[in-house]
Amino acid sequence: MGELVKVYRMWSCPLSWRVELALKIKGIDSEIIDEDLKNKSDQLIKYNPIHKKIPVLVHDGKPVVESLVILEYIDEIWKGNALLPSDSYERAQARLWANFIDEKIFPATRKVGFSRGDDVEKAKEELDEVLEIFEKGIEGKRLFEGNKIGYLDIVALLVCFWIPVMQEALEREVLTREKFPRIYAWSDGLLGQPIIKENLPKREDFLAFYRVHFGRSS
Ligand SMILES: N[C@@H](CCC(=O)N[C@@H](CS)C(=O)NCC(=O)O)C(=O)O
Repeated sequence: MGELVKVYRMWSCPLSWRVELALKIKGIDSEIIDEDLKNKSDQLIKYNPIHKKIPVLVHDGKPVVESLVILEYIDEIWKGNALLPSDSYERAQARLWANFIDEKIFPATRKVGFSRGDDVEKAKEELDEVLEIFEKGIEGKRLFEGNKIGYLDIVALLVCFWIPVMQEALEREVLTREKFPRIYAWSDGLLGQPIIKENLPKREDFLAFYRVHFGRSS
């Protein structure tokens, strides 16, 4: 029996890519519904009354919200091509760093984007600080190894793909190759994968979108 899977998303939302990529990796077809966040659909409000945010996965009529929760749900429901590590300790570590990305790195990056005047340098320092913790934290970790994309790889696209584009659009650079070689080594391996290249937005489109978003288009 075919299962109906829907994803409410926005093409430029890095949290939506997580869900779409996880479904691709699992080989699950889905209906994609693009949301306009300035005019949220009744369906989105109905399916995510708590946060009213994307992404939302709807599986057989039931909504699942919060991108990290959705990834775990997808991994539990469709067993092939496991996303989370099978070892309990490694699984705990993957969840810890995913949480760090969402709780620390994501807000610090947004702050760099939305700060003005004297606050810009302070915001950049804060982002630098959390990226340093991440760079040290991933030392010796089994991350993307050129053969299998897992849960933390998917979550880390926010660092590996979204931040480099954001900082270029903003003309505010914090994540440099020189200072963060481990993050870039991870990023180079990951972004070279066909499934990533085929399913992420094109870098130029994304860059143009964020330039307009931050008022920096020429
Ligand atoms: N913690 C949530 C965050 C979701 C989120 O912030 N989504 C943004 C788009 S990337 C959104 O829907 N924003 C609309 C709003 O805040 O009203 C997750 O991981 O799913």
